[in-house]
Amino acid sequence: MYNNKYVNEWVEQMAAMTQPDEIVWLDGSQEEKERLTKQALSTGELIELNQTELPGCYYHKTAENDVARVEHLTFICTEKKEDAGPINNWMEKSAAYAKLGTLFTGSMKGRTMYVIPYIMGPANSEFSKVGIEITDSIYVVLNMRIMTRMGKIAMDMLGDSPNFIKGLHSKGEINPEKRYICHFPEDNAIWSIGSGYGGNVLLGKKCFALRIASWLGRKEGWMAEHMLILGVQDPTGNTQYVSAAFPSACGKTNLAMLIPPKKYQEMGYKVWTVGDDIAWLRIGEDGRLWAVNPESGFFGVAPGTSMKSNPNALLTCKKNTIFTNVAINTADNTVWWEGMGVPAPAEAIDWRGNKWTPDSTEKAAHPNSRFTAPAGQCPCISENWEDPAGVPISAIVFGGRRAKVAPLVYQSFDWEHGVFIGSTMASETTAAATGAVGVVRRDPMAMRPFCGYNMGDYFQHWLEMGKKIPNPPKIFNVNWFRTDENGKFIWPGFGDNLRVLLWILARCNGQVDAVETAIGYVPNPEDIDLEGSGIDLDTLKGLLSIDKDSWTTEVADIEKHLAQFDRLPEEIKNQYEALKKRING
Ligand code: OXD
Ligand code: MN
Repeated sequence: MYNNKYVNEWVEQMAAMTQPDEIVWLDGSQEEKERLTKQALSTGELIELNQTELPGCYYHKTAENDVARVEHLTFICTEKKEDAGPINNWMEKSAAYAKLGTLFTGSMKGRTMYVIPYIMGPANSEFSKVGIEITDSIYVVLNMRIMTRMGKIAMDMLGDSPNFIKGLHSKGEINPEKRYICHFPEDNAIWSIGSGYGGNVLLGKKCFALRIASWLGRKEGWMAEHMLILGVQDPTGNTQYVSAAFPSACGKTNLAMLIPPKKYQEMGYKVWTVGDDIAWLRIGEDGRLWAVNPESGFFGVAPGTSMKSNPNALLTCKKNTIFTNVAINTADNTVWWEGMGVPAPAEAIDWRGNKWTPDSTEKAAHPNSRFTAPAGQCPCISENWEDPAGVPISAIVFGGRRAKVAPLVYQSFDWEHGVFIGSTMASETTAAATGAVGVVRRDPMAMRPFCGYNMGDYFQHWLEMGKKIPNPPKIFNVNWFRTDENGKFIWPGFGDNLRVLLWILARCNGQVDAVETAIGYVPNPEDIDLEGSGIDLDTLKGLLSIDKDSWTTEVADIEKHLAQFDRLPEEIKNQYEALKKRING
């Protein structure tokens, strides 16, 4: 037990409800990690992998019915429905406590309750906040050890303050009928029951660092965003930082860990990773917007990660990593997944625990199988990734997967127009996901599943922040995914995206002109360097073109999208009207 009376009282109350056999307070020590790992190995919760090839790496398999975030079971629980807004699932606060209270009652009987103090953000930074997660899962404890700064360090930061986020998790029965992920932003609380899958149970991540933090950010004058943060170092050694929001399956981790094309490497360009999923942003004393990555690890999707697509991610998870729902190569007890870029093993254990061979019709690794790896192990981690002051952001980039409409890159006219672009962000569904291909789904600022309050108020908060930042980042939109008439991607993507980032930074530095169009500023084609890209100038012109017919349809779709917001700010309505006029004349 620590000696913060607020923490102790709350843990006591939760223990009275969940009735664990014992309570273990975590300190974050190495000894504790070894003890819990041993215990998880003895129960099969973890499986030891080949310790020569993958030192410190372990494997975990979740239940078959529990392999992803469950948006339909995720609720914002406030007193009033309008505070959760039209996009979130809502439960009335006291009804939610009552409903989940029934499920939590006695849920830890025969189990151990672990109390995990943790910090989101670097220790003792103005950005950072403390959470306490109570859980009955060692897997959660060991993942939180990687994803957050946990243990005594967090209690030292908290001191005797009552300001911590109260997270309660129990695996319950791992029954989808009795699974709920509930957020109580008015009480700084999160209750999650019935799941053992990362996004639902590592409460520091989506639940706290996005849903609760977005609420706190609005209240306290800062922002919590679903954004990667990267630094581009030029040959003179100067580094500028960009944060970028993309919906899932648009390559956020790949962009965060980008490897410059050969020509740029030779010139001395480098890209550094600060974060791959979440950014907390505050106005600095110098009037710029500064960002930290609140996490200390990557919870990345394994399939598709190869030495070709993202060598930095693959190298990050060579040691001290927990793999979840990938396949195990029977011959050498290492891991494998589809798209790893190496031949499939002759025999494997698939994510369900069954024998698998290359003839099997089933996937060996679950498409949402994951690695949990310490960020500090990433070969391109920024030297400033744990700087308590954060890093100054020059550009904010929005993006999505659009086969036709959006050009490769464009810049907003100003902050307000940039907020409008973010509020209408969209991505097309792919063949990889269930449902129809090419259907446009609007995902404002990539926060649709993660905004902890009314989305109209969230747009308003973005607008207010813009008024308060004396030297705001410039806002851009990118689209790496335009396709040709055969459905093939035109832009090479991956490392070549640096060419676009350099145009973005040149705009921020006032070094290049642009063409003013109906949707924003588009590059003069000759300002994006194509040498070595395999793309010629005409193709680039095509990628930058704006098709009036597609944009007329787009404008109509945006109108429908905006109509669903009960608290849509006037500025967004006006931006919409202005766009409509510019497109339709
Ligand atoms: C996500 C994730 O689902 O980062 O966005 O896991
Ligand atoms: Mn994410």
